[in-house]
Amino acid sequence: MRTQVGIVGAGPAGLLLSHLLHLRGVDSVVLESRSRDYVEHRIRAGVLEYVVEQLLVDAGVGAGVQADGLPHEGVILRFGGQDHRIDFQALTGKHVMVYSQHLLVRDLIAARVADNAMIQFEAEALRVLDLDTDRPKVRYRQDGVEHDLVCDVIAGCDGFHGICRPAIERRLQVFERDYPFGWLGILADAPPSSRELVYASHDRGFALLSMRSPTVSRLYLQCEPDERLAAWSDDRIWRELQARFARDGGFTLTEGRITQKGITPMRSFVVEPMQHGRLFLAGDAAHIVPPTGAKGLNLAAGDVATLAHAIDAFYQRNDTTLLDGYSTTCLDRVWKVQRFSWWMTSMLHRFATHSDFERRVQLAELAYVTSSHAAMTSLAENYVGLPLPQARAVE
Ligand code: RFL
Ligand code: PHB
Repeated sequence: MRTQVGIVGAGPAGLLLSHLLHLRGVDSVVLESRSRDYVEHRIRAGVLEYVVEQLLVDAGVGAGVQADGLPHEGVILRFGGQDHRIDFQALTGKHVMVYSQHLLVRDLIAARVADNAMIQFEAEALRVLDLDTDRPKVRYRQDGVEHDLVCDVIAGCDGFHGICRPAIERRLQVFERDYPFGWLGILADAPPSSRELVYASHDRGFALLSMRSPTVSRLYLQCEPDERLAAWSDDRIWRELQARFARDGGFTLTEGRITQKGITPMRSFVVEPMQHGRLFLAGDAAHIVPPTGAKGLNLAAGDVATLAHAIDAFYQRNDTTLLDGYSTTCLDRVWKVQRFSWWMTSMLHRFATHSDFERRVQLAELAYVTSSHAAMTSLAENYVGLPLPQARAVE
């Protein structure tokens, strides 16, 4: 099979890239190892930055987000038994959208299918080949048979556990940090107990109250990195959440049937550069952030906006300058977002190695961040999303 851009992975990065290329008249084929049903039900992220919402709307795929997303104009930081609100709208004039990643994936697949796109589900990429030529290939297996997809450009949008980054990893520099904790996340049939997200820093550990709809809560609690899910009965989860969300004067955390449970490790990870030859990495294939800043999906969207623009210049003007500068352009924003995610994680979690002194410093930082206009503005402008890069040429 032959196409212009071979895209490995039908997560948000691969699907949005395919759509953005289509708008520019560029053909692509998406190869996805899982089934359509699987990717449309995979529960993950929930917060879209303002800039990403605008990107989706401008690209004609924002109808679902605008109809069913919940606009949030602030978040609550809870510590020392008190709530402190960061007012995004007042500080930046912007909001974020709470909208499930799997619904966005569903919207993007529907748009691609309506345009007769080639999305091959249950097609597992095995290897990427000939990256140093102008005819790179993806070898993949579908129904037990191996095929080659011959392209001009390959986009590695196959997530952290895909095959694209490992194919070039010996040429890349890896920057990483593991955190000494994980998150245990649940979905529950319970109306959200707060109108806005609550990030709680408690002596027993961090907890996050989020939501998916007016009837479904999404809650997380900090746990051991190697925690066994079996050790957490529904009852234990609710007791722990109740303890960590306690507030002076009382707080009612509404409980309900738990419909999904999972444990997420916490990691920061970046490779440099995000490209080699005709292979370009985007999204989780190139970088991972701890979820405390709600940034992973948003970073993936920023990467593919930059890549679509660069590929467009390549076809329109036979100009590879933007493609050559792809990694440099992306990494500027990637590192700023890494910093923000690391900072939120460091400020809000309990570290077993911390002394009482370090805990006091953490609480002082929270007190500062929630009282200084400058510090609140800094948190808010990062949370609603730094500007997407102007896809610029390498300097
Ligand atoms: P994905 O979504 O992992 O998609 C990669 C796709 O590639 C497929 N694949 C292959 N296909 C063919 N051949 C192969 N060999 C393949 N290997 C893999 C996979 O099946 C998959 O379909 O990566 P992408 O597109 O880069 O998107 C990244 C986001 O999914 C991720 O960053 C976010 O979910 C992270 N994240 C959050 N991000 C936010 O922006 N806001 C949030 O609120 C937020 N919360 C979260 C999160 C991630 C979480 N977990 C579970 C990791 C909360 C959690 C709990
Ligand atoms: C979520 O709703 O899944 C969510 C919200 C905020 C985060 C992380 C995850 O920081």
